[in-house]
Amino acid sequence: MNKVLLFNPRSANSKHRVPNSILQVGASIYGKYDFVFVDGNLERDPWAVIEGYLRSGEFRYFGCTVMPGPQLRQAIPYTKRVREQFPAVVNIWGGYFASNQYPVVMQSGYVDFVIYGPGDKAFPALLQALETGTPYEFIPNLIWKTPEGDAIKNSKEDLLDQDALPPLPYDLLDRFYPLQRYLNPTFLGRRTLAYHSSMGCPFKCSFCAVVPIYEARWRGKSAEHIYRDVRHIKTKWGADSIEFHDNNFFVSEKRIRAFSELMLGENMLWWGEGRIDTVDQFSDDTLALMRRAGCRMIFFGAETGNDALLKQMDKGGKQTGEQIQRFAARMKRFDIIPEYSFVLGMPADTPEQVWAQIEEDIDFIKKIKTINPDTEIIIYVYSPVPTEGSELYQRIIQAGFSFPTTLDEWLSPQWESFDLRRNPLTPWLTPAMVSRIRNFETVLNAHFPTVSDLKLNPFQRQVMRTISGLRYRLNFFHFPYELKVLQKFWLRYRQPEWEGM
Ligand code: B12
Repeated sequence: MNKVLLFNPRSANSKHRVPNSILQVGASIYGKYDFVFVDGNLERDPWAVIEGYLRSGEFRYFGCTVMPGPQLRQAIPYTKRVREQFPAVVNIWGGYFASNQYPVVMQSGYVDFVIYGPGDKAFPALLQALETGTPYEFIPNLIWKTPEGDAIKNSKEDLLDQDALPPLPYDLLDRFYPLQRYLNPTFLGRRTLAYHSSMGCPFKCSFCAVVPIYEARWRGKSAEHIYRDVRHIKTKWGADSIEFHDNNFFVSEKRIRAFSELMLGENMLWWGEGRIDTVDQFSDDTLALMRRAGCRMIFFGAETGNDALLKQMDKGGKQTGEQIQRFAARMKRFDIIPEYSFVLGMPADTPEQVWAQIEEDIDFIKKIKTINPDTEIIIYVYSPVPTEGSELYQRIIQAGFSFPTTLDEWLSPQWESFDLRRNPLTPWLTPAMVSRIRNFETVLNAHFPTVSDLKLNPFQRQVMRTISGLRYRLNFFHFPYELKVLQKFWLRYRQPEWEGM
């Protein structure tokens, strides 16, 4: 039987996390195929390891998970090299970049198949077809190429019952990379586990990369199932806290209640991502229970305080600026820190309107900080994703935006920054606008050092706060060099673009 190599290209430059994508893909073929994990985050020279395996001649499949940004730096050249040096090996990509940007991926000439969306059934089905020489042309969630070179995207499969999926092979991963290496300090604890408990999201926000793949579908593991995995990793490897990496962990109040009840005696802190309008519907009793069960912070896409723009972003039509403010106060009552992310630099008809919106968003963020100073603010510059069919996407295409047309172009520094949501490459934003947003962020972070700035002592916090006070009050953000110098020496601000979340 031919073997499979599952590769997780290097992503963040610091904290390491359980590579859940290849772990779950591995689960889908566990017991059916021999496979190995190679984690680019934990190898000094991942290519040497990959080459070593492939040279044995036992491997026929190179499976690579690919999200946009830094992972491309290994995914693209390594896959190319596999094709050049080991032409008999079949290259299969999956993950968010592969799924959303499949035309350019398939055109590259060195990726043979893309699994878009969940690979739990599609991947073993593809391997079986290739091993037995039977047709793969009808496997749901598969993208393949005709002999003429046209990429064909098959139908989407319904989301599977997540509890019925095979167990995640943590013990096997541990044989390749001791699991403790994946449990790292965060503000939640000393050994934080990254866990993923659901697929998709029930909403259709027009700026979000999850939408083209899941189209408002969501399915989650049961509370009991999550709890069982968490207990296993706690008892076997000593995890003391959890980051839930779901797109939307808090979809179901019932599931969250059940999970919180199970967690009551565990003394573990946890964090997850949710929606303001959904969690605002949770009862006071549930929020209090979550806090007792260890929930310390929730990440929310606040996006903007402007109701018309929220509507254009398709935030489900329910979230409003008024609610975002009220909810920040509500979270304070329950002592759960809201982590609000904002998307600045959305397109508008004229440059004046783009400027006005940026200033309105800055004022709104300051208002939130007055209501609940503990609120953590994450600022993104809008980076389009191909949510075809949405009004927003039409608008940006009309404004002259287009994605790269080759994979190599995605490797250019500008496009990497684009993925990191720092340099948007969007025609309606001028460098002065981007600077205004970034400088505001610098001043804001200095004025409100947050709980996750683990490295700051109280004296340093006070100094940063005082020095940035005047700038903050007067909205004077130009050239904040003094703050940057201090930051360089004292702080390593948690940069979600680099650290993840
Ligand atoms: C964990 C995570 C990270 C980790 C990476 C950990 C690692 N792998 O080493 C970190 C924190 C480093 C990270 C970084 C970034 N991330 Co990230 N990340 C995620 C997150 C939250 C979870 C990914 C995950 O583990 N999912 C769990 C697995 C089980 O699901 P899955 O990946 O979809 O895998 C299934 C299928 O896709 C498929 N599949 C996946 N891979 C493969 C491979 C093969 C061979 C096959 C057959 C199938 C297959 O099968 C799997 C099982 O069904 C996702 C959002 C999400 N909830 O998925 C965002 C997400 C993928 N990230 C995203 C982005 C943009 C980034 C960044 C580039 C920017 C940013 N600000 O976040 C940075 C890059 C920074 C850097 N320095 O690397 C976006 C992608 C958006 C897009 N345009 O496509 C997402 C969707 C978040 C979002 N909603 O915007 N990220």
